[in-house]
Amino acid sequence: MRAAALALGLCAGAAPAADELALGAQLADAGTQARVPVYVRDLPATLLNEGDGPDREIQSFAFQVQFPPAFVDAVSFVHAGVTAGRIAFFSQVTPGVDNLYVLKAFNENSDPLAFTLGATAPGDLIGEILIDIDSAAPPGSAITLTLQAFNAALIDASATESETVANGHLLLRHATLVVGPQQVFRNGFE
Ligand SMILES: [Ca+2]
Ligand SMILES: [Ca+2]
Repeated sequence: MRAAALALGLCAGAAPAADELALGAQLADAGTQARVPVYVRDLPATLLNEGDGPDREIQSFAFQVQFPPAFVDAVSFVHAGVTAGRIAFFSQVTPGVDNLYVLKAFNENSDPLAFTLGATAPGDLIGEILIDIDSAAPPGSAITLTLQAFNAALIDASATESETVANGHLLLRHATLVVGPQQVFRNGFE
């Protein structure tokens, strides 16, 4: 019986359905502030799904993005998309020289997050990472943005259920911020 269950698991690929946390690739000039979109793609049949009801939907998220510090002056995070106009009852945004940690939790009654179940990639926008690119960054520089697997999570309202890379219910999609050509005379008056 145990062998049969194991065989069935292996036949099914043994991989549970996973939601996705994704960063969007961007091109921005040196000396400007890039806005890197962060998306959540809520796919059906995972632990948390839009429409499953109270405490069965994504109401909180955490992630840490790692980057080479050479050409990054500052990082921060702002609400956008499904979190626009929503107040997080708990919010932690911790910038480091080579990383940014974000944890946001929203009350399901006062600030419900409306995801699109089964959305096409990359999913729904949940916010933007603001990155100040150093003015000395050479055009063509690639700033890799890597989501850390160990602390990324999509969480329900009461924080009893979470989707993580470790439990197989979360897939991470990294991105690269490319530094574009500097346009010194952009306005014609500089
Ligand atoms: Ca889901
Ligand atoms: Ca919802």
